[in-house]
Amino acid sequence: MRLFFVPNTCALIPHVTLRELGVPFALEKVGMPDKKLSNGDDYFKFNPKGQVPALQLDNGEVLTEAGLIAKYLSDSNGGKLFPTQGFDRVRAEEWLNFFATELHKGLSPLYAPTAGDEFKSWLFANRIAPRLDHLNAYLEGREWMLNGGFSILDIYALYSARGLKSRNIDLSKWSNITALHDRVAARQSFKDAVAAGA
Ligand SMILES: N[C@@H](CCC(=O)N[C@@H](CS)C(=O)NCC(=O)O)C(=O)O
Repeated sequence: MRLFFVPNTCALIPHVTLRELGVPFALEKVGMPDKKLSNGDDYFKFNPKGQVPALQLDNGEVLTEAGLIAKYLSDSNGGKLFPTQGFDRVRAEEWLNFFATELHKGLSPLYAPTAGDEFKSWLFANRIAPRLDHLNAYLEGREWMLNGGFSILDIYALYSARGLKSRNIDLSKWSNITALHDRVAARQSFKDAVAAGA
């Protein structure tokens, strides 16, 4: 398997998942902004969307979408990091969708160089902070997102918190989220991913 990644991006989600599962994989860094691989190949050949992450399977198929890749990896490796069936799976998918849409892509305009400070303040107050309130309330009294223990949702939560921290946004009000971030950041899988370039 080959994981296409750019440092400090959502490719961290499948990257940490691969390490948690102990699945052998190779890392392939995608150049930014030219989207070239180290051998000069055009990344668009592998992912026409041009975004990371993408995971090339041993049969040549390429999967994209961070949460989907992580879920596929768990499903195909004993279901250790995501519920495999029933309503537990539906609930976990509900959260996965929340992270992917409301937080991950929802906060991406904060990075846009052409978005003004007024818009960014509005976005944070009206779109992001309420979602953080929701997540923080859900996490009250919980060690991990799911009752069954550590899962890919915790990795997504770490990624979301990291994105905000990297924008120097003070998360101290959402102490359950920062505590979860710190628990995931303390795992060997995360430390190894960061040491490998992230
Ligand atoms: N829906 C995609 C979004 C992926 C995405 O936004 N990737 C970002 C990095 S976090 C990226 O590749 N940005 C560079 C670009 O869009 O050119 C997913 O969930 O994987």
